[in-house]
Amino acid sequence: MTTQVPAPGTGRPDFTPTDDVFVRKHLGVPDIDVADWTLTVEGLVERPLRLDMDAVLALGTERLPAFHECFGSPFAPDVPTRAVAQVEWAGVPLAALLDRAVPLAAARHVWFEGADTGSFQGQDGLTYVKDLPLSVARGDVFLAHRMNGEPLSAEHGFPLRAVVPRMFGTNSVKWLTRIVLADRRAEGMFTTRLYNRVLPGDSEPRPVREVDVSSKLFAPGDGEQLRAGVVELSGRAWSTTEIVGVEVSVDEGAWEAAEVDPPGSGPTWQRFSLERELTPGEHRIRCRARDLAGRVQPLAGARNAVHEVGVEVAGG
Ligand SMILES: Nc1nc2c(c(=O)[nH]1)N[C@H]1C(S)=C(S)[C@@H](COP(=O)(O)O)O[C@H]1N2
Ligand SMILES: [Mo]
Repeated sequence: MTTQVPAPGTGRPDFTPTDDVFVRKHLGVPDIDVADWTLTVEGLVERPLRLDMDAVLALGTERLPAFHECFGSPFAPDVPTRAVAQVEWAGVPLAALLDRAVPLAAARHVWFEGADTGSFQGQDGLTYVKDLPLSVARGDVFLAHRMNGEPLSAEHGFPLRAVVPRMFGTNSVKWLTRIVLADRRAEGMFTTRLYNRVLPGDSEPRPVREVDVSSKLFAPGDGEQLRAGVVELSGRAWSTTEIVGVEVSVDEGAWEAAEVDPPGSGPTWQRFSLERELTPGEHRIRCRARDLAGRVQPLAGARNAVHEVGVEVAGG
């Protein structure tokens, strides 16, 4: 994967070019004319709102650099997909809208609804809805209308989407048109039926929300051909909290500590790198991250299992 300037080590976040950011859609991409688009805030609020794009822009524009990760298939919750990017969002915190709408005391959950409709898993007439506890939504949810300095593209959620930092992408509802304050969870295909999983040590499934601790080798890439000598092995690591260590192992050898950039001030990934001599032949390179909460990537059998690439080093 290529990344944009600034170069690593400057302490500023690097961003994935928009064309390289993965796209996920369960019901298709709706065709939205921004002149007809509105966002409503309704349900258990003192003052229901209906905003057009000018009204959203009038709330001011903030920037949010953040990593963005897809959970993967809800039918294969243990299979790694490694779809991850980092972008600079621009928009407004949800709290600015909630301050105007004023949630009633009975409001406990926030539902986010997209304009995409269709069928999924043989069920017709679905809309893409996700929900979060009000306290979480108020603190974390950001409403973005720009990605990497440009208006959102149709496939990334034009004209407005939710972004939930440090949570899996499935929570970041695109083509946002309706926000509902409620006293209960939103029952549905993408909330209570799919996107739930049983975490290690738990007996009950819970909604797919906070990301796992994870890391990915960016260079060298899988299958790359290299010359023998000292090679820089580098990638990115991310979690719900700070990454405190990344280790790299070559060919089942000892885990060696990589250098890890300090965390940024927001929900950004951290770069890691290790210089290592590689001899001619085929090699397997693996990385695993550890976070401040003590979580470590498992070796296998989980969606955040250690990442491995294979390289071929030319004979000398
Ligand atoms: N309205 C709507 N929002 C959605 C989805 C969707 O299908 N419809 N897919 C979700 C999933 S699973 C992910 S990973 C992210 C992907 O965002 P991106 O396509 O902009 O990368 O959008 C989320 N938001
Ligand atoms: Mo996803």
